[in-house]
Amino acid sequence: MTPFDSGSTIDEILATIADTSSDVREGLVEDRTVSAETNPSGETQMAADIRADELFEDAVLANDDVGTYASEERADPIDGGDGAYHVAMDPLDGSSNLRSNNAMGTIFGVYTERPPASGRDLVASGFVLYGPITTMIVARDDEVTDYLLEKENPQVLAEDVTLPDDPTVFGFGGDVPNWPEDFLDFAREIEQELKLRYGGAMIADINQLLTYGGIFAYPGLKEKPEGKLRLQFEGNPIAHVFEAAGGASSTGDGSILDTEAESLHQRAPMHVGNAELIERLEAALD
Ligand code: P6P
Repeated sequence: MTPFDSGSTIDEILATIADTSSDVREGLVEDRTVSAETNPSGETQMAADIRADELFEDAVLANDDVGTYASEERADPIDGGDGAYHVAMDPLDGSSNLRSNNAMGTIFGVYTERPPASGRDLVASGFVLYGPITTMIVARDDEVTDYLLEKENPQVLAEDVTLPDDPTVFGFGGDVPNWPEDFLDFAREIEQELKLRYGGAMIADINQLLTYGGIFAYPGLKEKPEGKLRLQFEGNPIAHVFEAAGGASSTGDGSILDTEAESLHQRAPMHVGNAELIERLEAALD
């Protein structure tokens, strides 16, 4: 039995994302140029960002049960009809790593409400990692599964993926001088206990936590208290994965999934990892 062949709409969406990601990966070789465009968050787009976004939009909206396709690369959701599911994506997260040939990823969230939606409206989420091999993590029904996307059909690598009890790595984004004092104090504690692993593309930085345990953060900054990462396309889907994997998420003040959805490209501080570390973080940011 190949994965995603139950005939359910969620399986169809997951199969579409898995299948389209192989086209995205193939295109990375050609699309390394910087485009003249910027995304709604004001970030310069790579040609690969634009191509990945167009590939996923076409593929996802071909499903009549998908009502909208929303993307970090587009100002507004693209309407596809009256489908009950709404797919929000960061089509190519970490594309600045393309020039340096570091890992990148695709992030997705399947919501039951049109974004901007609550993280509690997610019925599936996950990410594709374009690493040495291409894999896909999916969280649904409170369980996380890891798939290999290198063959004709996705293959299950691991079911019921959970964070290991003993954390070993950490990765904190943003500029250290711009970290608030309370986060800086917390970071100084953590760096005495865990090994630094930060590569500048969140998907690679958080995927390793599912193997080694630890914590990832892109905190609120002195000059940008909301931080950098987008709630609909990054914070909610990744929080959904980590909470399904027995870990925790936090904006610094409770689960990311409980953050009020105000606008499509709103940012929120993002911390995910082992629950004990997230508890310590929240105590430190009080
Ligand atoms: P910085 C990539 O652009 C991204 O959105 C995330 O994948 C990553 O965690 C973060 O930004 C890196 O930001 O400021 O460390 O370059």
